Amino acid sequence: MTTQVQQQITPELRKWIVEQAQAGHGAEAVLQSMLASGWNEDVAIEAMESTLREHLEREAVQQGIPSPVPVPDARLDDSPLYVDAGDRRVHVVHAMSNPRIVVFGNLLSDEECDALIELARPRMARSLTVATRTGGEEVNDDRTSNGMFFQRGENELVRCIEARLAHLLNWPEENGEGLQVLHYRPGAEYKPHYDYFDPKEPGTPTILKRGGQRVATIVMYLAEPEKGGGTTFPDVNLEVFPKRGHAVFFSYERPHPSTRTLHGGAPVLAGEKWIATKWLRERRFE
Ligand code: PD2
Ligand code: ZN
Repeated sequence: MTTQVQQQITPELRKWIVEQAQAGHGAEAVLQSMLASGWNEDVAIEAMESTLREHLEREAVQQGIPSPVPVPDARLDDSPLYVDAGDRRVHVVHAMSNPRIVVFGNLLSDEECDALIELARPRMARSLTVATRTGGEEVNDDRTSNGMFFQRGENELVRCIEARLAHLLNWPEENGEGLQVLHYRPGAEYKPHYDYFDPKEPGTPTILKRGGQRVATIVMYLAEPEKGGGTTFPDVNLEVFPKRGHAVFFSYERPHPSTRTLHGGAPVLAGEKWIATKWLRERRFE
């Protein structure tokens, strides 16, 4: 028979862990020192992780950084090569955890890409951006694409894609904004920006009444340019190439640059780029 001695993570231990971190001691050194004092390894790791997480969160609140909220995500814990998206087996091409960025393959078929473009084509107009100063929309030189929005559930194809995304990302369909289709000709781009609404802007409280913050984005590539047009993440030096049928997903648990989700659509250099974007909100978006 084995006797298990339950080791307690006391306030004194938490204080000591924070002091070690503040003194510049690395995680491995602190862990070794706890093991040498007789702490069980699992308990020591849990104590360090939870203490430092809570400490950082308290510091963030003190500095006026918004608190994190739950965000959509695919189930990738056991590193699957494929994820079940309900009606389709989607490929996992690339995954990064901080920031959370996942590239999916085989999300849309060629026929679905073509059909979305043809449904959108007659309704294309110069893209607008949300004007957080007023809560309205405006033409913006940073965004030189043409675009249109589908209503959520507007037609069979849109309903099918929305259900697939909800399954893939474990997020309710009704929390999504309508699908937006964008067309970039040579020279068109979307300069780096954050997709969340800046809490400091006066128009933001009005925008948030409809579904809360944006918490994630999925950009689906419908037609490939020949050169340029990648989706760039300057903070992590990543460029995702716009491969037809693929998509890049990223989430942001707080509306703050610390999420490192600054991203842009690089200028198209040759050919034409078509995408469909879906922005996901915290709550039901009506
Ligand atoms: O077209 C893109 O790659 C792109 C880049 C940045 C799309 C968006 N943002 C977006 O739709 O939010
Ligand atoms: Zn964006």
